[in-house]
Amino acid sequence: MASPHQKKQRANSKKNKREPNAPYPYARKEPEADKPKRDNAIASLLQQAEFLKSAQKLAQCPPNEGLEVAFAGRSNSGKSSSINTITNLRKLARTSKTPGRTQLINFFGINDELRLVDLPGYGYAQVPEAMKIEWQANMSEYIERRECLAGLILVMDVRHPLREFDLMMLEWSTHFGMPVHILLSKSDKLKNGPANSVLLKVQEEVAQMGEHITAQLFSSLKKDGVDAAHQVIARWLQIQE
Ligand SMILES: Nc1nc2c(ncn2[C@@H]2O[C@H](COP(=O)(O)OP(=O)(O)O)[C@@H](O)[C@H]2O)c(=O)[nH]1
Ligand SMILES: [Mg+2]
Repeated sequence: MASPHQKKQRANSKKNKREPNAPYPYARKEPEADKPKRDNAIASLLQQAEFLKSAQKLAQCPPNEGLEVAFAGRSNSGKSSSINTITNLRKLARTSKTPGRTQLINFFGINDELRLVDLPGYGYAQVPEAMKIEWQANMSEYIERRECLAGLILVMDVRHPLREFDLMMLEWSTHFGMPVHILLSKSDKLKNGPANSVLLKVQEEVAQMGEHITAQLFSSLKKDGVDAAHQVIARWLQIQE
């Protein structure tokens, strides 16, 4: 039988063995250029986002200039968390465990030209009908009239995709030719297999509405899908490499 000392030696020699596929220590490091530089540019740019102002209606929005990307989603879909994750700013958009009632459009300035927008959402029975109607008027007007709006990020809980709210946003976007990128959020709540089948199903359904709608899985908890979301936002905000 091996003595404790021999066992330790064996363990050590195993530890020092090179993993079969590991690069040799003297191998040239992978060039940094392999990672898209744009990712870093967009990540550091988005991290500069600061609260700019809140608007109750279109007339109160900042001037219709430059470019902006708006985030929409039902209450509790994980929209505020997604904004915080994508900007890597933990407190930019408030997140809460209780669904918010706020119906304000919140603007975050990245620089003088670029903005992120947190659109009000609903999805709870408590929301009065009159408020829903006002919301619908505001949202469709915002998508129709806001020329600086480059694209819409639509956040949906991966466990409850394509609800009434989402279909309405997709319908207006299709109508006004607005590109939409869907984040199937809280993907950590499902195993990989089921999460991917939701993604495929959603992609199939939205493909019928037009080519302007894309989708991906996203988790603020695990920080999954951040690079993919960054690439879409960089394209919309015309951020160069
Ligand atoms: N497990 C998990 N929970 C999340 C994730 N994103 C948000 N949540 C939770 O979902 C709830 C609603 O999130 P919030 O961002 O406030 O949603 P909003 O109402 O759409 O802005 C909060 O309790 C969050 O902590 C995620 O990626 N994974
Ligand atoms: Mg929120």
